Amino acid sequence: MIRFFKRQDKAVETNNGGLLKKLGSGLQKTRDHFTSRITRLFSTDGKLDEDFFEELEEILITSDVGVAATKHLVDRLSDEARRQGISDAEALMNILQREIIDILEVPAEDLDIARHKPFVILVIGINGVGKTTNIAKMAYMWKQEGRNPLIVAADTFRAAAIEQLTMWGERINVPVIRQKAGADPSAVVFDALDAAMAREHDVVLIDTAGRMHTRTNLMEELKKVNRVISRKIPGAPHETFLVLDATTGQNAISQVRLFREGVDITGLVLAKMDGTAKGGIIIGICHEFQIPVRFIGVGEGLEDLRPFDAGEFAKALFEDFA
Ligand SMILES: Nc1nc2c(ncn2[C@@H]2O[C@H](COP(=O)(O)OP(=O)(O)O)[C@@H](O)[C@H]2O)c(=O)[nH]1
Ligand SMILES: [Mg+2]
Repeated sequence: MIRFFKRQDKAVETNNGGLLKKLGSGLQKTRDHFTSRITRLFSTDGKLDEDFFEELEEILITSDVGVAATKHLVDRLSDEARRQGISDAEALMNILQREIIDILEVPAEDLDIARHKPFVILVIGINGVGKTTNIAKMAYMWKQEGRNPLIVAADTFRAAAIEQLTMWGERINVPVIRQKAGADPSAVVFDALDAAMAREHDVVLIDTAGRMHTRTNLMEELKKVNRVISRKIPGAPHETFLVLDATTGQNAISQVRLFREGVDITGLVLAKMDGTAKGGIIIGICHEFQIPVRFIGVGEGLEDLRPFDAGEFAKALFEDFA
């Protein structure tokens, strides 16, 4: 199994109960819908007949797991049941959990920001998904670990967006590189990377605009920002995170497709997992795109960001921490 975030594992060790509880409560809505129905289905002493698999399919689909991943899971389960001669539902529950973890564990290198200095992360996504908030959470997390982050306000489209980022920066005591609203995002990024190198920042988080009514312009703008970054620092950006709002369900899938046309997405941040009963979306996304989920957002506060760990996530999903 590939583990992400060794540093974070330490945090889990020292405060295991607390953080897992938090993750568990962040996933409460998903659990109420998905897990409780699954548990009920799997604990009935009914046979593993067509009805059983039909109901399983329905639960998965209505949890936003998506058609392809649902089909994959149902097929795997009925195959395993046949192969192992399993006839009662309860015995299949572990297999379902394992199959879900299998899907969620997209192979990827550790996200180790010490690999480059500065480690440059471009953060993209449509308006309102949670880019700015989750940039603040990431910067806060790294700051807590003794790193020296820099935030870049390259969403120059609205003055309010720059203000919002500046306020977060003040709150967590992380510098924010900004220019006036309407400035060229590439120019902001250009200056910011100079500053990052001069002041020896470890990690640079670049916030970008996400207005969708000018889709082509947005992609062109992102491509230009990318060019500026890689010209300034060869090999950068080291990560491009697409932020998705988990509450938008299947729409999140279309957003991955859309942004993939313009940029090379290396990781996903799934925000607002606390606000949806359809957390199954994460399964569908991993199955379809094979892009690793790096973080999940489970609230609006600074601490409400969890490095994504498939095993831990499945545990929080299937076990009751109440
Ligand atoms: N409940 C919840 N709200 C979130 C989360 N992440 C962001 N938000 C909220 O979503 C709204 C939009 O976030 P923002 O960061 O401004 O999105 P942006 O337009 O992509 O930069 C704000 O009200 C945030 O507080 C999350 O993980 N959970
Ligand atoms: Mg924003």
